Amino acid sequence: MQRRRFLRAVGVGATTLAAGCLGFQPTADSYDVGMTAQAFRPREITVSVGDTVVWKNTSTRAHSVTAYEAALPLGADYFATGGFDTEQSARDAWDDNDGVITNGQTFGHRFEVAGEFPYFCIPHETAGMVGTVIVEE
Ligand SMILES: [Cu+2]
Repeated sequence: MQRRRFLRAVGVGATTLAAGCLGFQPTADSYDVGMTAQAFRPREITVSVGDTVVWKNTSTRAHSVTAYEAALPLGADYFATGGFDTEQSARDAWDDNDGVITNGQTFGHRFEVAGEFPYFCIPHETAGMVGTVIVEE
């Protein structure tokens, strides 16, 4: 609980500052969305256009951050750990252990278009490991 409050208050702002002023470098201490065994925390996050959201695998299990392609706002870039261009290629590659984010690793994506960006974790999608990034103008 303590950690979540800290992230809400400081995490996004600190990331935005780094992205705008210093050249963005994800570090172990700076992230916006963590991962438990079967969930993204927080499940929903609101940022502004131009912000970079950083996910960190704060669990010991292997996860992915994979956008629901069909749900992306018009003109938005696709995003997924592993750098895939489509949801299908990300799903297909998972069987080869591609696109995995392991314990302690981070993944960042800069959001250039406003709207809602639902995403999921490939191995835990059926367990309800999904999240949404809300990007405001
Ligand atoms: Cu997962």
